[in-house]
Amino acid sequence: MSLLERINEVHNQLKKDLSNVQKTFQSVEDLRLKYIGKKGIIPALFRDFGTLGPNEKRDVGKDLNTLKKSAEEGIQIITDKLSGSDHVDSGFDHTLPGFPFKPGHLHPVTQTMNRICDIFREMGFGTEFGPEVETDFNNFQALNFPPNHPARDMQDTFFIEDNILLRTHTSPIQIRTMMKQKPPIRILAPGRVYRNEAINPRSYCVFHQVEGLYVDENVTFAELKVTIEMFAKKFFGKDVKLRFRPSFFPFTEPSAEVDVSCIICGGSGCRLCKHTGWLEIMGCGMVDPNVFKACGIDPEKYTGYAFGMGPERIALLKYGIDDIRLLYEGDIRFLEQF
Ligand code: 2NM
Repeated sequence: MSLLERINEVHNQLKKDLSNVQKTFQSVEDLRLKYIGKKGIIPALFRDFGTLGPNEKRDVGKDLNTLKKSAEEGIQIITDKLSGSDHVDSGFDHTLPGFPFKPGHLHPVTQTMNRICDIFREMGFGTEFGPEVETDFNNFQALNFPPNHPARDMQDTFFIEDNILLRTHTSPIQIRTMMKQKPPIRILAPGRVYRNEAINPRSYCVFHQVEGLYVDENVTFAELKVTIEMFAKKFFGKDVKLRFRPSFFPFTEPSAEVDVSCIICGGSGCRLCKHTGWLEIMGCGMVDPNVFKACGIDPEKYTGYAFGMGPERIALLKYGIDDIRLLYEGDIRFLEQF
C-alpha cells in the first residue's frame, strides 16, 4: 500500500473515531495519543514521509498536513465542548447560594387525621384499614340498617352493582375486624368515604372519617365519655368543655352527638358557632347488640362503644375555613397556608 493510500485510510478511521468517541476526557486523551502522540499514527507517517524523494513529497505532503490538521482540530473541538458542559466557562456561577425551594407538606386533612390517630394511639387504639368498594352487608346490613332505610337509596349511596357499593362510612372496617378477631378489640378506622349528595359549602361527595371501636367485657358509657373528653382536650386544648346530646344511629344504642365549647369565642357566641357557643365534632354510642350478633360476637358477654368524626369538618373548624370545597381544589395558594 502506498503512503498516499495509508494516509487516506487513516483519515477515514480518524473521522469514525472522532464521531464515536465517548464524551469523557480520558477517551479523548486516548484518541489524541493514538493519532498525534509521539508514538501515534501521524508522527509515524511523517517518519515514512521523510524517506520519500522530492517529487513524491510534493504529492503526499499536502494530504499528510491536512490529516494532521483534521486530527488536531477535531480533538480540540471535542475537548472544548466537554469543558463547557462540565465546569469551565459555562457562564454559570456555581458558588451562588441555592434557590430557596419551599419543602412540601401534608394536606391539612391528612394532618388532621394523623393528629387524631396519634392521640388515640397513645390511649391504646390500633389502626385498621379496609377497601373503599364494599358489600351491602358490611356497609349496611351488619350495622343494623333496616332494608328500606333512606341511606340505602340510590340518591344517597353510589352503587356499583346490586350488593356492591362505595362505602358511605368506615364502619365496614370495624365489621370486618369484629368478624375475624375476638374481643378485646380497640381500633381506629380512618379512611375515605363516598356519599351521593349535592355538593355545597358543608358537604362534598368524597370525604374522610375516623371511627373508633372498643369491645370488651363490661365496657360502659362512662368510659366512652372520659375517652372522648381526653381526646377533645388533647386536640382542642385543656380548657375546652364538652356536651353530650342524645341522638340516634342504627348501629348504636344509646347514641349521642358530642359538642365542644367554641374554639373561637370560648362559648360566648360568634359567627363560627352560629351564636350557640358550641361546635359539633362527632357522634358516638354503645354498639347495638344486633351489630355484635351479625359479627358473631356474644352480646350477653361483651359490650362496646364506638364513635365517628369527620376530619374535614374538624379541619374547617380548627383553621376557621368556611367552604369544604377549598380542601379539594388543590389550589397551592390555599394549601400552602397550612
Ligand atoms: C359514628 C357514630 C357512632 C360506629 C359504630 C361502629 C360499629 F361498627 F362498631 F358499629 N362503627 N362506627 C359509629 C358510632 C360511628 O359516626 C358518626
